[in-house]
Amino acid sequence: MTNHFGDMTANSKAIFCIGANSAVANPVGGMKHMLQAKDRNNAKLIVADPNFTKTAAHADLYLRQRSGTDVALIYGLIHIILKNGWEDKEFLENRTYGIEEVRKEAEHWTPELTSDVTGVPVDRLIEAANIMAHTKPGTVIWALGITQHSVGTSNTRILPILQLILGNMGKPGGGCNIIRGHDNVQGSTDMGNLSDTLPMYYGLGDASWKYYCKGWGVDYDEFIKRFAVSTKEPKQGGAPVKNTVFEEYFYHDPQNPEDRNWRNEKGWSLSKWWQGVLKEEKTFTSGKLRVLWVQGTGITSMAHLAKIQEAVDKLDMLVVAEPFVNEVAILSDRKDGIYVLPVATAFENEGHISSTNRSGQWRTKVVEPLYESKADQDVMFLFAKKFGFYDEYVKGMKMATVNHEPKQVKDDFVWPDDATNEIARMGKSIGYTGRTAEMFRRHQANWQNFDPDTLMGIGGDVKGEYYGKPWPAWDEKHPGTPILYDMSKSYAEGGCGFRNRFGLEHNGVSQLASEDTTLVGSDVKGGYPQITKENIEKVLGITLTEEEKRLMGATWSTDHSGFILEKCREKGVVPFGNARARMIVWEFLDPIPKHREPIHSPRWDLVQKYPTFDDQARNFRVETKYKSEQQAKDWSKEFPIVFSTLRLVNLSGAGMIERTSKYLAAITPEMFANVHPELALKYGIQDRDMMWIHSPQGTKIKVRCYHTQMVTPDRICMPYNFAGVMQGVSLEDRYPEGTKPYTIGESFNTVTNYGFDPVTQISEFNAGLCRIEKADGEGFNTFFHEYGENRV
Ligand SMILES: Nc1nc2c(c(=O)[nH]1)N[C@H]1C(S)=C(S)[C@@H](COP(=O)(O)OP(=O)(O)OC[C@H]3O[C@@H](n4cnc5c(=O)[nH]c(N)nc54)[C@H](O)[C@@H]3O)O[C@H]1N2
Ligand SMILES: Nc1nc2c(c(=O)[nH]1)N[C@H]1C(S)=C(S)[C@@H](COP(=O)(O)OP(=O)(O)OC[C@H]3O[C@@H](n4cnc5c(=O)[nH]c(N)nc54)[C@H](O)[C@@H]3O)O[C@H]1N2
Ligand SMILES: [Mo]
Repeated sequence: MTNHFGDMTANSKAIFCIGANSAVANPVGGMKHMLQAKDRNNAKLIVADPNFTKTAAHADLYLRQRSGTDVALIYGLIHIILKNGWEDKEFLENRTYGIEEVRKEAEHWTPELTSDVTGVPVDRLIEAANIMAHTKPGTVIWALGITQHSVGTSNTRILPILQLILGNMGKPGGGCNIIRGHDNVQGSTDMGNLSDTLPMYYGLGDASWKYYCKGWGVDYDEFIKRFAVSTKEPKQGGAPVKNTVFEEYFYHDPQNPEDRNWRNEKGWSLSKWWQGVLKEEKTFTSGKLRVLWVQGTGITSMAHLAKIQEAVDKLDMLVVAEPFVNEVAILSDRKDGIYVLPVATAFENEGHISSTNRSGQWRTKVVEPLYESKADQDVMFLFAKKFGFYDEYVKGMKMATVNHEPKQVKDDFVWPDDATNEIARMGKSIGYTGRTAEMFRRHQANWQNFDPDTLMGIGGDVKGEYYGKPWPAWDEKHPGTPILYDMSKSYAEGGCGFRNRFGLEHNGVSQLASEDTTLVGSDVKGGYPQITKENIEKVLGITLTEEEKRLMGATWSTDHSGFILEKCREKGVVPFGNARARMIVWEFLDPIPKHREPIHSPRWDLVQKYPTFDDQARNFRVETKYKSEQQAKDWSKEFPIVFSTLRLVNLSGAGMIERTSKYLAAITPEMFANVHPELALKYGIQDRDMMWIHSPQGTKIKVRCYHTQMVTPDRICMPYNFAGVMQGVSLEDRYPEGTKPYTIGESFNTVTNYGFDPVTQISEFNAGLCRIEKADGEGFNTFFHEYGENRV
């Protein structure tokens, strides 16, 4: 999120909500603020969604695009905006790079063509473009309808491009407000719970590893041995590290092509780990994945559940460490090798989370962990002890910066304060630096002293700081950054330009902001590069002492000494630079976002015209199919119906938590699909009949059919929050005694079509094809069966 909910309420005059059903998924966060903006600012709400959702019901203008055509839709709007000269020319000139390439692509997307590809009528396209161009400031909101596609990354790029063209970036009431999902999803990605970054988005290169090792007080040369390949037998030469748990010896052998520097390689992504077990596609590890450790993610929420089921059968060991019996544990009927460790909930733990707007928030423990359960971190500490790296694991919490160098300052640590402070100390790349435990505790005690419209502290001892110091908060004196890229505020008030991350020039064009683009109060005029040890004297016009030179890290983000941040503060300069927002990402498959039909598309004619990417020989750790799957045949002949997923207000994620609550379970006692009556009746399926949904992979699910007009006759949509039934077979006998939830049902993810975004590996949950037929027999409604029709 570039801005925040309070800002939207106070300032947005237009809201373009695309691929988010906030009325259901974020009623208190997203939806409430959209409605308040309508009340307070008479904001115009445009909702674009293939399905007429509860959110769409609040729209002033509703656009119903076909799933997977968002890039085309937005180019259609950009076409109208540019053709009429409605773009913000000054903003484009001074602060962006690449508009000419975008203009070229947008020329193709006439209203008529856009309408044909997306299904949105021409007059609605024109009205939407008109509203966004003439009702400023306007914000754009999105969530999973945008990201869950083989073109998810292109989708998430075309929307900021629209906002740059409209000059809505870095403005109160503007920006891109991407609503994050779970509590602390933002914090989880910040912490690097991803297979392709280190915490705080540091890359996998050795400079990052060295930075972390230094900050953790760990010897780099010893540390990297953990990434060597393993053999059962000790080899001649080299310096093996013996792992006492598996009784294996670890080496790195540069001569062996299979033996890579794994520390520099992307790991397995959550969406395709099962290929590491099944090895049906070419994978880039010498061995097989043998153990799956699940802690805080419901595996049934991932696509290709039938494959996951096979993979679970073949693992050496599955560990599920969490408060509920995560339904991955009952996918397989194996009797051994599955361990369920009881983990405490968030209420039995303390620490900070990061919310969707980058603010942090402190959470206080409500009760001590119940029964024999342990807090997540205690499970990890025991794990580290068992594997022999506990001392290194916790050392970072005992360190502090002393005289501009990381040093161990104590023998023990205090949880969670020292963990929080370690994150603050190490998270320079995105400005976690000012986010200390002391700060979070103080903000928590001062909730009443913040203005919700601006997040500004207006009294108590939080005056002048924004609530939860939305990152970047460059140091302990910095107030945090409530609105990213806002040039109208000084450094000390949370202003900043665009980050200079991709070099100084491209194709001979400077990537720095124009000379006229100066941050308020900055001593350096116009655009400037990110600050490094090499350029700091020149850019800031200062002279470093020998001591400063000796201790300073190479760049602001790897400088343990803190000198770079200190000098920048003195000059009112943001350390990450003042650059142009680039619309061209030259290292991506599509430097400019391009419309590409979903892997499984209902429009064979458009598949030829707008094909997907070439197959990727190596994506993360596994080969990934694109064209070969898309063009194998006209899938729509056999699977003519488009499908997508959405959420239910009473269930979340994999759904286990809420389906174990009688009251929440009762609201939706069964898994179902929303089907237009016309479509259902074509197949003889009456309202509330059971039906089969078949996928191109040959999988199927049996669900209840709900007739509804929220969908058109060419598409169906359904929730994904069920598990416990696989391809028509109930797994209810597999739950350990006393753990079966009140409701079980088929998971949508058994039929989610093959397809992954090449950059993020997210599955194509929101565009795929299926075939439906009437099903015989009963459903899987264990709720009514046990509790009667009167429910609760
Ligand atoms: N078809 C389809 N699939 C989807 C999506 C979709 O839209 N359509 N959405 C995707 C998205 S965006 C997401 S985020 C995922 C969500 O899916 P999941 O990540 O599977 O979501 P949850 O069910 O919340 O899973 C969290 C698990 O963590 C456990 N848990 C709760 N608190 C704690 C704790 O304090 N510690 C530990 N160790 N465990 C805890 C819960 O019991 C639960 O089993 O699903 C994805 N899958
Ligand atoms: N009650 C409840 N609340 C939740 C969750 C939950 O499971 N239950 N999950 C949380 C999580 S983890 C997340 S990530 C958020 C998700 O929040 P949202 O993304 O708002 O939730 P979804 O219901 O998945 O909505 C996705 C929307 O995208 C639409 N869509 C489908 N295909 C396309 C397409 O091709 N293009 C576009 N533009 N739209 C499309 C769907 O019709 C649907 O309305 O919700 C969070 N809040
Ligand atoms: Mo999510």
